[in-house]
Amino acid sequence: MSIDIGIIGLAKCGKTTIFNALTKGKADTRSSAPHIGIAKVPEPRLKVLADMLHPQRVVPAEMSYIDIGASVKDLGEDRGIGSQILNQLSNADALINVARAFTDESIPHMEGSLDIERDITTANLELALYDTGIIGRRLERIEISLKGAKATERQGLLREQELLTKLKANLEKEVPIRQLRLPTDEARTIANFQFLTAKPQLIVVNIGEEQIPQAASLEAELNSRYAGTKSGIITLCGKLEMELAELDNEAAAGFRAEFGIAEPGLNRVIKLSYELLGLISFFSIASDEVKAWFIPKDTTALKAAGKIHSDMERGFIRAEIISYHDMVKCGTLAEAHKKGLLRLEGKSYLVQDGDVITFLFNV
Ligand SMILES: Nc1nc2c(ncn2[C@@H]2O[C@H](COP(=O)(O)OP(=O)(O)OP(=O)(O)O)[C@@H](O)[C@H]2O)c(=O)[nH]1
Ligand SMILES: [Mg+2]
Repeated sequence: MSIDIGIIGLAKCGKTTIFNALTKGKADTRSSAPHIGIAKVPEPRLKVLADMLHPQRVVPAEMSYIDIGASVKDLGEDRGIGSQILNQLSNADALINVARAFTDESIPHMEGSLDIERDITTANLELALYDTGIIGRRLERIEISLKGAKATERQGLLREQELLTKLKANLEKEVPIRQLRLPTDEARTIANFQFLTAKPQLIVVNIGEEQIPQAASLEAELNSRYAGTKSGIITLCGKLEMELAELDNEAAAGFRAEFGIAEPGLNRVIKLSYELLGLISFFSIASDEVKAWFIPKDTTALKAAGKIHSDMERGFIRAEIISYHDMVKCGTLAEAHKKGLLRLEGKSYLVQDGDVITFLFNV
């Protein structure tokens, strides 16, 4: 299972620019075509492990990004966003909502003027309208089904009707589903609808280079308004990040220092998006390979093995685990053995962020 993130926003807000920055892609920003690409997730701990263990292959975790290639205002209309991209967006695990903050007279703002908060609201209204449409159609079907329903089916239908009516009422008050903290059974009932407002959302405020000195204060100000349940906000200079993504790491770091950017913006975007998703990282070591993986918090060792290969889950025997910090302290696996820091854990062990794992399995 890969992690997919949809990039949405109004026209010309910088979606493709940010997509290119994230995926080190070369998609043409002059065309409004949709794009799908993979980002290798920056993970400093993976490099440290690689330097210690000298494996032949070092494989970072990946995330896939979908640039919808249209204004989010076209969501409801067939002509705007093709059904294939709409499907991908519905399948996405989280959304990045890009809001334009950069000024450039040669690129007219589609809404007539620059207004970050209005654009964020507009995009969210579009998502809400889209979800409301799905709910409306389902409620109509439920009405029809209820007419001929047996007593046993009635109960389930009535419960679903009540839940969907509650969601609809919230959406009409501009409360997105992601903010509702639904109990697990309700969340499960609606999972199949793939509601867009239920997805964790990271707002990326796309600033111009000249705004970089104010980036942190702007971010803090917007944070108090927009950060909340399953949502976060960040400022990023998309254009600069896209250009830096084309350079090698050393040259990029040099430019960042010049601009006073402490941490690469992209690392922050990726880190925040996986925090919003409630993901943690673990590292697998096997046959001369060290790999980084994402899993949801509270995943068992058995399921973590399954993420790597279904055979590993089926034939799971146990997992040999050391925390990242212990591994760094020991320097080598042999030393870790000697110090007794390698633990043997069973199927139900809950994998912790930073665990370095060798799975023992039998097929
Ligand atoms: N000056 C400046 N221009 C930018 C910045 N970010 C993006 N642009 C430019 O704005 C234009 C639109 O950017 P895109 O990334 O194509 O925006 P988009 O949202 O993908 O646009 P559509 O797909 O056409 O809706 C491009 O010409 C970019 O080069 C920025 O931070 N500063
Ligand atoms: Mg584009």
